Amino acid sequence: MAKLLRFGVAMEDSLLREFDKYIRRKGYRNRSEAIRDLARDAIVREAWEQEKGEVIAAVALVYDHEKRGLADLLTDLQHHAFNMIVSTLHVHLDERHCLEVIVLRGKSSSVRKFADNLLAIKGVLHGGVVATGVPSAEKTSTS
Ligand code: NI
Repeated sequence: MAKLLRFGVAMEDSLLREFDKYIRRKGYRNRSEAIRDLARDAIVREAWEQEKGEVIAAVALVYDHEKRGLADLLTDLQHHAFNMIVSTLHVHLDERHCLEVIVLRGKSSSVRKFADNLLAIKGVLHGGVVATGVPSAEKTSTS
């Protein structure tokens, strides 16, 4: 397990009160764990925004498979990007609608561009991207 270092943080009391409410709503057991998660999230987000560096992302798309040409287009696009697609999950939501979750891994600029292209396709009813990664510090169970 990684060695934990302690440091002091000073902040205005009003900000600290809001932060304590936030960590209670989120279910954190203490401030340290909440601050560690915020740091990890900032590091992953920065990697996502940079041009270089590897990122991992899950793109979720809901679409109507009866819409002419749409399912074929999604398949074509994914074949063109086969080298950054780790896995695809397809769920038939009802008679017409499908959910596709596409896990991407690769250079941040390429992954971002591909995810944006998928979400912008006409006929995609709803979608979103979760960008993730492996920040250097592992999760710990102590405060
Ligand atoms: Ni389907």
